Amino acid sequence: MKSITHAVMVGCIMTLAAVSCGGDGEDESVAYSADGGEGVQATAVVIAPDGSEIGTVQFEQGTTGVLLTVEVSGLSPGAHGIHLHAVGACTPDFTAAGGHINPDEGVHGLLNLERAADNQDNGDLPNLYVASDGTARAEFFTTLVTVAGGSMPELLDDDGSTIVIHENPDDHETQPIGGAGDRVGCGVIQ
Ligand SMILES: [Cu+2]
Repeated sequence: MKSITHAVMVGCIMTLAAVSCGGDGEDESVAYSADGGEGVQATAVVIAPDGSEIGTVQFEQGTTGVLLTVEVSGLSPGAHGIHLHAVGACTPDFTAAGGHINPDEGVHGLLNLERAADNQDNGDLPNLYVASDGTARAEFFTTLVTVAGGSMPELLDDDGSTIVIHENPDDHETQPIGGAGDRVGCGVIQ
């Protein structure tokens, strides 16, 4: 019984951070708002460092976050870090994409113990797993950005944004990019 009570409390605290706790829909301070942008879509054509197209990422705004649908090929098999970067450019090389979308300098790493609801790196995503034939299809859902407007940093802001795929996995802990290494894929979100 004790553990059940504890579980309920934890759930309540987590809900507080995300939307409010036990609110009636009127008085809550909503952390995530799409602000009318629900259904708004964007697309990124992903290119390799040599400029060749290797896939696409679709973005669709929901009421509580953004769904990403990834379809890529030509990558090395295994886990790859994949992040949302702050500048909408992949040329002259992928450094043009800048660092992560992280305006408040939140903690990188989904499993970093320093991380809290109010200090998160907005560019973070789980890893992308590439099959032995070099292809990957995946969906991700993030509550840390919006496509446009709303309460979180916008993908389609003035200087745009990019999706960047790294050579190595993100360890979800190390600053600033989880040790994910070189950038092997880049797509301007538009
Ligand atoms: Cu990155």
